[in-house]
Amino acid sequence: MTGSPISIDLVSQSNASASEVLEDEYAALGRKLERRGIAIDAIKDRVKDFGVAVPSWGAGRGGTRFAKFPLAGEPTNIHEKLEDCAVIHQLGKSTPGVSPHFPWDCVDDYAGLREEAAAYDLVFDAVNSNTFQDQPDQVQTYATGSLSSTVEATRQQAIEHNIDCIEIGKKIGSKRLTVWVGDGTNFPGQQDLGRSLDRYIDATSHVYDALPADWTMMLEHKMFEPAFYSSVIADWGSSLMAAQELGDQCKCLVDLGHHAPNVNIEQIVARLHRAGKLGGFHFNDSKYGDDDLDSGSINPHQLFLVFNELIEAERNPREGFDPSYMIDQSHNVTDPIESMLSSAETIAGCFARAVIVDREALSAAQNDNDVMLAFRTLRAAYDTDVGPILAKAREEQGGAIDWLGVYRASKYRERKAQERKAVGLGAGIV
Ligand code: AOS
Ligand code: ZN
Ligand code: ZN
Repeated sequence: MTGSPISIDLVSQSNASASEVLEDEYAALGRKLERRGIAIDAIKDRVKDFGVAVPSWGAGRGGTRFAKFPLAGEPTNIHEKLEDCAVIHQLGKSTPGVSPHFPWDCVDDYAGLREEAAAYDLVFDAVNSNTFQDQPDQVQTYATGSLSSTVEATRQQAIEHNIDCIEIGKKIGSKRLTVWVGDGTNFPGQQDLGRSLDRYIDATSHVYDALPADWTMMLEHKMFEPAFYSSVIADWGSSLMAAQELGDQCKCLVDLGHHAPNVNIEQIVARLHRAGKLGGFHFNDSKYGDDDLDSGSINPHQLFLVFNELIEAERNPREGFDPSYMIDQSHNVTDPIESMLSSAETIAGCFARAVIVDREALSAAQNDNDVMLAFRTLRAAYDTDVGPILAKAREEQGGAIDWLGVYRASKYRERKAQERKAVGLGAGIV
């Protein structure tokens, strides 16, 4: 095993040929920002400290309920997924964390898995439980619900699985558990809408009781799918209610794709922060529903506005404000490594643009009700091409200025296509 799956020489050669142009562009942007009273190196340092975790499941090709089109050389187990995540972090330098999903990523030796990740310069971020699918050896079915099931033995099984995830998480160095359930109904009248939430909160409280003192549990809401009439934790209101009842270590996780079209997600972010319950994010993009398209590929402005709220929140922190950032995308038609490198760059770019918002000017314009000046203050930051800052941050940390060029020149995927088992056809996990 090597800490650098891509040849270091290849990265340095590519950087050597790209660095002159980058210096020039960085200097020009630096002068421009200086005229606005912003020191470019300070922004670059913030970008260097910024990290977004990648999902282990995102390393494989995603699919829909219609089909999955496998990619030659895609990973077939957590070890191969880690290797791909190492490529993403080696070239992009902004994705040090990997978020695993159980039982998909189950192994016999978790201490060994942690070491394996560390050798790649990776750590494990939030562990995700899975009570939205039945597993071959499972006694109770989740067909009609898990933590909110009407069947006590099913709720108990879901509780135990979540506690198992916490136990695994302790071994791999995680400090967060993300709980997303597909529980809900497909027909009006199928279940009592109030009692199902009561059962969910009661069952989830037993998981909460098993949390170590320094852990956070994050509840992920989703409007619909797999349930198409009602979902138990459908929105941030239900999520907030549950998190408030469960206790201080329970917070809400916002997956950008889990809302009705046109919902003002940045306002949800501000509201959750106000309640001290903003726990984390699953970044992705969508046009219609939970499309799980690449972050910022459809609506980068929304992503920027979310980060704008996060920077505001950072300036006005509530107790325990430490949101976790994660990508949650399904890469159906691209090489997942390329998609996650591209997404991580887009996410870090929105973060950087939010950092350069002139906060004093913005708040003065807001207080004066100078609508156009407030809007143009935000827009000035959004319109800034922060590409040179991101590239320079990568270069200084040993990543690749031109990550796509280096990745393709490395022929990594072609090599893996020779080494790895082929993945079968079939409907994919979304
Ligand atoms: C499902 O829609 C959610 O986004 C969850 O985060 C889920 O655990 C993940 O997408 C893996 O399927
Ligand atoms: Zn998600
Ligand atoms: Zn989702």
